[in-house]
Amino acid sequence: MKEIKHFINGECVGSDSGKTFEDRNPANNQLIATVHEGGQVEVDRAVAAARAALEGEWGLMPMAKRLDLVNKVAEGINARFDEFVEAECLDTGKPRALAAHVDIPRGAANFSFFADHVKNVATESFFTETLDSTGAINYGVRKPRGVIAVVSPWNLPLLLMTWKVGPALACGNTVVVKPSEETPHTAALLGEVMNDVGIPKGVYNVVHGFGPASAGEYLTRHPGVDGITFTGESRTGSVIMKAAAEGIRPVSLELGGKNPSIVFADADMDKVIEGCMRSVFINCGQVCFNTERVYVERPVFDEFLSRLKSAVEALKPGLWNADGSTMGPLISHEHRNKVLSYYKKAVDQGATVVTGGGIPKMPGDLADGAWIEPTIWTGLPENAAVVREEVFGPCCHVQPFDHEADVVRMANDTPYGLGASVWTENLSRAHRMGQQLDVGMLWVNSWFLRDLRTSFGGNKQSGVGREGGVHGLEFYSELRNVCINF
Ligand code: NAD
Ligand code: 6OD
Repeated sequence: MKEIKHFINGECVGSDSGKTFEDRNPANNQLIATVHEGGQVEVDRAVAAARAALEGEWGLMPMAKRLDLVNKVAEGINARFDEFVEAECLDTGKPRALAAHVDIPRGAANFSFFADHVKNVATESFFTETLDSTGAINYGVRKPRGVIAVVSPWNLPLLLMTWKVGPALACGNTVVVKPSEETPHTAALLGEVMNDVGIPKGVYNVVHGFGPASAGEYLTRHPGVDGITFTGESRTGSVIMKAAAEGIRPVSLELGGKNPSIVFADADMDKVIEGCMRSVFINCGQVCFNTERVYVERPVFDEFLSRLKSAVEALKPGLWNADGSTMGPLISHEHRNKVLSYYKKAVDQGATVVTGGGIPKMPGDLADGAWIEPTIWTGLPENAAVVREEVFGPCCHVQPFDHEADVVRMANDTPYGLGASVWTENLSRAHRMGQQLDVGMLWVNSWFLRDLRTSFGGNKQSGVGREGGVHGLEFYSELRNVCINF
């Protein structure tokens, strides 16, 4: 049986307590690894190693050499591409095509992009007039924030973890990562890559475990941590924000969503169906900005629904490496129970189930997996549970609308504000939506089209702060003003 250990100070180490937990493949519930569970001892060691690296070789390293090493991490991931793909697919059950086109290449790009990016970011400079007329000059200097705690989720494990580790290292910080207990594999593999390419010991550390009363809580409460970057549920974000208040540590929070897609009657319906199939069902509906509410202008409502239904019924659930499989399972049985409870609430509250609503019949040992049917509902009021609350499964409610102002009101009537997509060929309307929808990211005639130079984050309960491009530097570095009096 494979054993996954912590990665502390450049070495794979087991837990002092001897405590372990199971890593199971959600496609068939088979045990794939035993994982060491970290406690206070391992977190203390990882934070101490990160501090020593910051004050030692890494902190003293010239920027050019540091960024060259960060770039080499990207090369190192790409050199072991198939291994990363397989590890991600076994942990999550997602189809190979998804891991090979999104998770792993983006995981690598998160290092190469930020290694190039930070070189080109200017700081401000002002000439200041003084009373004696000699003048002074002010200029900004960016310094690493210090030891960064990275707490990440299971839905896009390598991508979302490196989205934080890449800029953190490029800015000169050191990190302690607490990956999701569901998906420990790729964070462990990345430790091997760090050693292979020559990242100094202690720069990248990983402690496995759970959240409360485990590695996640010990790490986020640790006084040796200078900043916490977290992706996960809004409820967890609130707990982490409280932990960060002790010691006044800054947080960057990427949290949940209840994202709308708005389809106007003038949209190109082929593009709409292709786009909504991705935005609702990709990764079995487990992407933070997945669409869970679709609003369709009444003249095209019936056409949209019947075409979306046909496309959904053509999805092929199957093992990650099976030919033609286009859909994986949910991450776990526990998560499936949560999603099924929402499927039940939808029916109890009067939904029409257009398709799905249950558990599919899967062959052989796949019957033991966390499979679920992709589901579409109509007919619910806007206050129904599946229209208000984040389900994080392959499902959406489809609602007709008549007026632009009505759909903007419904789209914004949520405690979340992460992402939205709008489908229209009317340019003026697209710009109006850009002004009116209360979200951090709006896609027009697309979804999840990413440019890493742009800001990424959510409004309201969907997050605090922005990462991406220069915006991430506000979290991963401290800006110092130097004032020189002539
Ligand atoms: P989660 O909040 O349950 O867990 C995320 C991580 O936090 C895990 O590593 C977990 O072990 C850890 N954790 C849990 N409780 C903790 C605590 N008290 N202290 C410290 N650490 C703790 O989230 P999840 O179920 O892994 O991920 C799904 C959620 O993440 C969804 O709500 C989704 O919308 C959100 N998400 C948001 C984004 C974004 O960019 N906004 C991206 C991906 C996922
Ligand atoms: O693409 C990204 O950079 C990113 N952070 C994606 C987040 C997806 C959420 O599940």
